[in-house]
Amino acid sequence: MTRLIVISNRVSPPDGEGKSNQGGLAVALSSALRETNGIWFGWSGNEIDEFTGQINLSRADGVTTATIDLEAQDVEEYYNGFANRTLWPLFHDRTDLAEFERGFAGGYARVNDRFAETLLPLIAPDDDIWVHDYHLIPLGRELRQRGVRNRTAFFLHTPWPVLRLLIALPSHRQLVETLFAYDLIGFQCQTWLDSFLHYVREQFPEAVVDEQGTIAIDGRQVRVIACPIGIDAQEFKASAASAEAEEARRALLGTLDGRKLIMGVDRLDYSKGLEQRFNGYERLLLDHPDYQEGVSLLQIAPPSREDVVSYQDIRKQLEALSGHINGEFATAFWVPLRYVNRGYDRTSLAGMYRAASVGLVTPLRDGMNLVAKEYVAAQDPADPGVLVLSRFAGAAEQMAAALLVNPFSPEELSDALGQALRMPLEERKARWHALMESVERQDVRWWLRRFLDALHGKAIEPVMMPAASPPNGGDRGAESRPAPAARFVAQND
Ligand code: ADQ
Repeated sequence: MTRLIVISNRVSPPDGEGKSNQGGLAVALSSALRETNGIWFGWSGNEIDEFTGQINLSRADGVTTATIDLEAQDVEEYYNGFANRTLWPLFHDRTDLAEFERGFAGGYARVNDRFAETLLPLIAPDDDIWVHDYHLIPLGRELRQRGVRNRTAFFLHTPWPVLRLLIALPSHRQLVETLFAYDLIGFQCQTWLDSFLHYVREQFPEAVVDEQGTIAIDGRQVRVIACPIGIDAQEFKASAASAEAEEARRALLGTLDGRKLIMGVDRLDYSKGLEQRFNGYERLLLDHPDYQEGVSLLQIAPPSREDVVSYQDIRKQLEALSGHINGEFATAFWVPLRYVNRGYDRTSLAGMYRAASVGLVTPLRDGMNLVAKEYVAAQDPADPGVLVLSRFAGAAEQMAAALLVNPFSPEELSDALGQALRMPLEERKARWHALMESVERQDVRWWLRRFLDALHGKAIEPVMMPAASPPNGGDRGAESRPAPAARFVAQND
């Protein structure tokens, strides 16, 4: 098998103490790296006074990692700057939050150049090179300019924005042009792929895009695919049924006094729609007082990117909003909303998902969203909960059997919550079976195989779109009226 070199902003190797805290992506990449005796290259997370290009090699659980330290200015301009204050908001439709500073763009170019320069001596002629995410878009071109002829691919974990938003970036054409250095570009879903192709057709009229999804430009052929990332469904399912998860489930249920639990789990990020989610929940309690004292919302949201002001702002807003909702509705015996700013180990999380009657996953924009898939994988087949999912998450393309909602509308959220809370067991089971089928079939190993097959020029099946109407002919959340009634490491950070 061809040796694989994975490059991402941060590396997430096995810790050598079992893999329970590694997410599915890290597990799948680690296993491919182990099998091919490959290397995972990235930033160590450390800052040094002056960049040296020194590589720190280490090996854990059969996986070799190679990391470099960056200067404080690199971190400020590349990571906190261009990656997280320019591209991240722009790629999540938040042009209002995107900051366009030449210093950021310069730092981004410099760090990509440093990555390329340092990585170069590690590359052997037959290696497959796989670059991940928006931090490293120009890396492929940097490598090509240094003579690298290897098969080289890029996978974008975030959405690809629509043309009219992307052109707000002063250097949009130059940035996209660098992508043509790759042999393969993967997107999370068809919608992001379509946006990308629309941009290419409009901005590069000389490009020829064929029906198989190959772009011919500048004498190069670039294959583009939709390749939805999955989770390690078997492992997550087993972990949700373990004694440790059961303990977490019982402990959580024990605090609820028989009330139904609605649960959300997200990195604290404005793209996750937490403010709108809280507003939707408030609307449920206002419009349907019968649910007061009958439900509880648990929102787990560990802080991320705390050096970026917009993240400090969203944290303050959510603190105020959760205080407002609890102030408005709480009684001496009931707290309507538990807002928790910390992470949990994956097994406890699996148990908690299983305790929840409703998984509330309502990002305003999300490349995929793995929490939606984890929630489904964690359910008890005999009594599964209901997934309420944003139409604007990449996951919605594969998960049409969820209650799909517009997260900007408090009424739709409230309606969907009501529908989920009163859904009969038969309909819950039918929807869950349809969801679980795709979560299990299109898991993280399927994703990895599909991507590497495409890189090797093999034909790949289209991602099967589940039937548009949910099982049982059930109605959609948006359209129905409710009856009264340890340790966390963000992988792609
Ligand atoms: P993220 O934006 O980080 O990833 P997501 O897909 O939701 O989003 O993955 C988050 C992961 O972190 C999940 O595995 C989840 O269980 C875990 N997690 C979140 N909160 C946690 C907590 N409090 N404790 C423990 N674990 C927690 C980016 C893109 C996504 C895309 C992924 C993978 O933004 O759209 O799905 O990459 O490609």
